[in-house]
Amino acid sequence: MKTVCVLGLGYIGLPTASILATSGHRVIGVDVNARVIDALRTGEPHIEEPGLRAIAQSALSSGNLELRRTPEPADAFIIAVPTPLTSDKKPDMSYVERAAESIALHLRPGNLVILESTSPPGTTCDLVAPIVRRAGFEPGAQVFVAYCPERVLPGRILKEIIENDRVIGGLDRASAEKALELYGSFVEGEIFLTDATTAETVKIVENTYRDVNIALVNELSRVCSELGISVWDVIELSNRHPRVRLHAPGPGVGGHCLPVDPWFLVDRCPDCTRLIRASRAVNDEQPAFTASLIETLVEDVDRPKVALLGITYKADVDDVRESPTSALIGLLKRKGYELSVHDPHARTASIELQGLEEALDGADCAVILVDHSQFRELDPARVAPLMRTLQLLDTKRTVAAEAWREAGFTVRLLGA
Ligand code: SAJ
Repeated sequence: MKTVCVLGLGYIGLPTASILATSGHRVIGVDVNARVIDALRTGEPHIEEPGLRAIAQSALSSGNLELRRTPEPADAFIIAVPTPLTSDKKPDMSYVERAAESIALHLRPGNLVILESTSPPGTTCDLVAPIVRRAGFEPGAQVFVAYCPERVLPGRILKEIIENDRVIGGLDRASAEKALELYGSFVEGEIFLTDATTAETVKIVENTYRDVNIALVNELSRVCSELGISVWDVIELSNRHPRVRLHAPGPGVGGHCLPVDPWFLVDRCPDCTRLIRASRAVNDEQPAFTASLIETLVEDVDRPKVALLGITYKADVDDVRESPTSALIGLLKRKGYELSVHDPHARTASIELQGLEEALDGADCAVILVDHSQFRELDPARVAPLMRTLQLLDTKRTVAAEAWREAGFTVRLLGA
C-alpha cells in the first residue's frame, strides 16, 4: 500500500499523515477546512503538539505529503474526523458519513478503508460498510474495511502513535490483516486483531473506565469534605494496597474524549448503562461543588474578586474544550463575583484572559483549577502583595499548602 489518503488533519490525522509520509508512504492529507490547509501550507500547524511542526514540515518538504480539500484515489483511506456529541448527548456521525461518502467515488478493488474516529459500537458495520457497498464493492471481499482507534495522550501524540499497542478491528479477518500490513509499517507497539465492533467498544471503554474512576474520586472528595478529612490522604494511603489505583479528583472532567465517549455507550445501550450515566453526572456536578467551596471562602467579603488560574482542560496543554473552568465561570458569574482568568497555555478562550499579576490584582481568592507546571512554582511571597484577601483554593493539590500558609494565606484543598 504505497499511497494513503488521510481524511481529517486534526490532533490524530495530522500526526498520522506526517508519520506515514516520513516513513516512505505517499500521503494525501485531506481537510475540508481551508484554514487548516492554509496554516499547514505556511508550515504552521493549527494545533500545538510537541514535535508536530517539525515532522509536518519535513513531510511537506519531502513532497510525500500533499494537501487537498477533497480525497483522491489511493491504496488506503484513513478517516480521522471528529465525532462530537449533539446537545442531547447523541453521537454526531455526520463528519464520518460525509468523509466515507467522499471516498466512495474513488474506491477501487483491493483498497483498504480504515475508520480511526472514536465511534459508537456498530459504526463500521452499519455506517461505513453500507457506503462501500453502495459504491459497488462488497465490503471485506472487494474493499477491505477496518476500525483502528488511537489511544494517544495530547502532549505525547507523536511518541505514542508509534510506541503504543494498537487494536485493529476488521469487518472480516482479511480486512484486519490488510490493516495490519499498513499499521505494521510504523507502529512499534504490539498490534492485536479483533472484529470491528469489539475494537470500537474497546476505544470507548478505555475512556469510560477513566471517567467512572474519576467520578469515584470526585464523589470521595465530597465525602471527605463532609468527614473533615483529606481525600488526598485517603487516596494516597488506599493506593498503597497492591490492587487499588484510585485516580485524582479535580474541578471536573474536560477534553474532547472523556466527557464524550461514555455517552456513545449510553446512547447505544440506554437500559444497561446506569453506572456510566451516573458517573457522567457526578463529574458534570464537580464545577458546582468547586463553586460551593469558593462561596464558603468569600462569603464574608463584599463584592469579592475571584482569580481563576487555569482554563485548559488539563495540565500543560492549550486545549480548552469542555474545560471545567468554563462551566465554573458561568456558575460564579451568577453569584455576582468579579472574575479574572489567567492561563499560561491557552491561546483562545470564551473569556478574556489576563496576565498572572493582573488576574491576581486585588483578588480575594485565587483558585488553582489546572495543575500547570508553571503553577507549581508560584511563589506565595510574590502573590500575597497583589491580593486584597489572602485565600487560595487548590483543586489539584498543585502547590505546597504549608508554604502558602506561612506566607499568610488561608489555604483550602478540594476534598480536604
Ligand atoms: N482527570 C481527572 N483526574 C484524573 C485524570 C484526569 O480529573 O485522575 C481529568 C483531567 O483533568 C481532564 C480529563 O479528566 O479534564 C481528561 O483527562 P485525561 O488525562 O484522560 O486526558 P485526555 O482526555 O486527553 O486523554 C484520554 C486518554 N485516555 C485514557 O487515558 C484512557 C488518552 O489515552 C486517549 O487517547 C484520549 O483520552 C482520547 O483521545 O480518547
